[in-house]
Amino acid sequence: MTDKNVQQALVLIKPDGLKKSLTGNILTKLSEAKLCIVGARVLHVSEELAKEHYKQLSDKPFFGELVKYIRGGIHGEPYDRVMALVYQGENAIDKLRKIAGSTNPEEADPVSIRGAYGRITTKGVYENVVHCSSDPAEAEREIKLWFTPDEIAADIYPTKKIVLDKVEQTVWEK
Ligand code: DAT
Ligand code: MG
Repeated sequence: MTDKNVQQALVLIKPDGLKKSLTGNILTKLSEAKLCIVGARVLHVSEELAKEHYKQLSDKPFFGELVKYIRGGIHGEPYDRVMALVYQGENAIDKLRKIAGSTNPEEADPVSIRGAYGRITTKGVYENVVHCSSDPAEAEREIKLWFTPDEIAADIYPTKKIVLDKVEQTVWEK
């Protein structure tokens, strides 16, 4: 019996995807991969998180604009946020990246998400609507940046319990 190559992948619906009201279309497109969503959250992206997420690209000339874009600095309020999702399933990364399309939206398959909905700005920013992890090691690194174990509805990576003392936490008032 051959083991199934079960993988996880982080998908981000970037601020342009939210502003263009594409969330539903994107989720429908991604559902063609027949994978399982095991995590989902909407959040503002801190500068620290953006830089860490894209750290392999920190020496690129477009790094500053890339960080600004993912933080919503181009699209503004109330779209200065992203929807982060974790997908799980057999060959998840290849399946999702195929549906997402090539990095450059002008070169992407026109029926892919990036091909259909992406654009390149006059400043040269690839507004390509979605992020998708590129390999299992990157997926693990990224998922651990964007999610805590409690936010994932599956056992995807080993965890441990720790006891915290005097940790400030925001809770509902009533
Ligand atoms: P991908 O997002 O397809 O994995 P990547 O990891 O190489 O591609 O780059 C991350 C993001 O950086 C990409 O989604 C858009 C941006 N980017 C990459 N190459 C670029 C370029 N030559 N000009 C402008 N933005 C670029
Ligand atoms: Mg990448």
